[in-house]
Amino acid sequence: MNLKKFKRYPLTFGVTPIEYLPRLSKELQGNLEIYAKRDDCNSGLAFGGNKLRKLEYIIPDAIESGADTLVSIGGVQSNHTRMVAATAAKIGMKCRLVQEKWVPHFDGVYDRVGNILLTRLMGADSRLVDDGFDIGIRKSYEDAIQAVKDEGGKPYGIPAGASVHKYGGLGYVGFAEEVREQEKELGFKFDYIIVCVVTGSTQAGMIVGFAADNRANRVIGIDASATYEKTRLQVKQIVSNTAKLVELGREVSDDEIIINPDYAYPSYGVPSEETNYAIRLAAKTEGMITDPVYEGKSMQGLIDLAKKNFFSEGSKILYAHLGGAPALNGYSYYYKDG
Ligand code: 5PA
Repeated sequence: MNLKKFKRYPLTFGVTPIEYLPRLSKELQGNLEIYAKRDDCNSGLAFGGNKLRKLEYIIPDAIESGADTLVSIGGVQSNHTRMVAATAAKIGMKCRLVQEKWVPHFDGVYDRVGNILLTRLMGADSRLVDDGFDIGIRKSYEDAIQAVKDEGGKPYGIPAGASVHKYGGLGYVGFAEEVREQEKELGFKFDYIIVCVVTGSTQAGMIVGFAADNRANRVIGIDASATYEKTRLQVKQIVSNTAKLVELGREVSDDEIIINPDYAYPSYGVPSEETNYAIRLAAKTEGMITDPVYEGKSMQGLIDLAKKNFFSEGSKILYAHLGGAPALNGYSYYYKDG
């Protein structure tokens, strides 16, 4: 496997810490060891998160293209568009964003706080549109690219979640390589990796990365899209493309792609009672903040799978914390009493 041949523009602090979570482990049956890899603390750029690992491999291409404007898309409280806005500010480009109504959540300040507040603060031109949730390439996104051209700019398009981009999967191949190195220092290997999946390139990159030592099927994706079939198909395509790019040397088979659809209810962007229980538990036991859209759902999946004895006794589990906490501000009513 060869990741080194790709250019990487540093946007993160480097290797992210792996932290043992003893009080959370004790809450979950007491026979598992839960660790978190803190990609939520990976950068000084606007609170960081998973998109920066992906963007590190995309930005060299954007710079080489001669672009002057990064164009991207997400929901109103998108973490991804926050990260694109931060990156544009950092590298001195303009940023044009489409923010769609992906979430049936109604809160008076939803479009003024959290991610979108930070996005605007960093100078991005963020346009709200009425279209609903979809992880694919949208007309609104293509229109935004055209609009930048019409205005005389040079756009560089980054699709939703930086996923359906030729280099979108590389960042999380790097995550797997990093974990392998950290495992050497820790003196053990993780039995499972838990990761939230929506647009797919985070899990897809991990699958390719861990396929190198034949444990791709230990990466348990917890779907938060509530459009499981589409997400699974997108993961599969990104896996196949990324495996070729890094010269994995073999195809990744369908049964190496594990995605659990059970925790995405009631819908994308809306937490269930169980999601909120998970968010509160991680916060109260470890001071670790997860959000109602993504990480709260993967935490919910981890808790429920532990309860159902999905993991064998004594398993060491790595929870990939991908960021996302700023969105909490758009959901304040849920947590007014803690
Ligand atoms: C997101 C995505 P993937 O989209 O790569 O599957 O990652 C899921 C994910 N955790 C997990 C956090 C904190 C995330 O932000 N966010 C999107 C966004 O617009 O923010 C792409 C959907």
